[in-house]
Amino acid sequence: MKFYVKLLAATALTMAGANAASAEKWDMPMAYPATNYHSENGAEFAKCVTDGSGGKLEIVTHPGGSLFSGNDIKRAVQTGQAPIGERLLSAHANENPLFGVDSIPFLATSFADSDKLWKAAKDQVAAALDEQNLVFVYSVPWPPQGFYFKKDVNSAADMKGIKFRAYNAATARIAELAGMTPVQIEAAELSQALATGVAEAFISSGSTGVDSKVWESLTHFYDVQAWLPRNSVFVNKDAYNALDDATKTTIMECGAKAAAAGEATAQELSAKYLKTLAENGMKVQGPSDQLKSDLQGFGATMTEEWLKNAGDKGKAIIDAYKAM
Ligand code: PCA
Repeated sequence: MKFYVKLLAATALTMAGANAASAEKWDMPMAYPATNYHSENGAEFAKCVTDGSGGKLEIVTHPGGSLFSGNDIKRAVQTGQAPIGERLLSAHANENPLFGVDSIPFLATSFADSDKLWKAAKDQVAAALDEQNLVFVYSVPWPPQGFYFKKDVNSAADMKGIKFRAYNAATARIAELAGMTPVQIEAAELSQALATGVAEAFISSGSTGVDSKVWESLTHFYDVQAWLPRNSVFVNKDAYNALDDATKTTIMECGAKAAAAGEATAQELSAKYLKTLAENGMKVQGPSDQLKSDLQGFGATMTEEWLKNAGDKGKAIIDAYKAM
């Protein structure tokens, strides 16, 4: 009798061991703070995959650039140092202009238009990622982008000489066009850059302004609604191909849920962020007519430049978007 009990116990242990060995754990680097809605949404996505695969694939998120800094996440996933990650793709438009389709000034300035543009662009962006050994899973927009300054700015002329924090090629180009000096800085370092004067202004959403407690250094927010950039989640292609079909499906289904939930949250929070900026003493306002028309001019230049860079594929996206 005793012998059988022991044997059963040993068998149970072996089986538990086998399960543990076949379960896989994926670390998922993310660049933005744990409390940001992108990161919270990513944690929900991770849980969805972990639960949905019955624990066969556990995804663990690492927000705040704690595992890889924002700028290193994409390369880390391409090379398999991380199996999955989230990144602001437009920061890599130098690799492929299609990654910058969401940062063309004044092309898509509302959540509804951002959705349309993404519908028009998604397959081509996914194909561009595929060429880089990446499998696209989902993307979620940031709220519309506006300017943060520490003085009244009523025209492009008022921007001259300012040290401007950039997060991608488009934001650096706006700085150049306005006669500012661009400095590339990740959101994780933004508060410190503003506090030390490395940067004196930037363009971003209310979300990042609130995350960075921007009112500690700056005073004005101009709600110009220039574009809605996206964070995208992608998987290393080899890691993806090594999964069984059921787990692949779970990832894609959880990704579809995350895309919808993340966007709904972004919309819901968008106005609240601006309210929080105002409650903390910032002057939140629309642009003057002069500033608006100066920015529209930069937008026209940058649209032309993007179309030239992105060629036929880019034109096809814009045409499809405009036809929607
Ligand atoms: N926040 C990110 C990108 C766009 C946004 O709203 C940032 O400033 O880094």
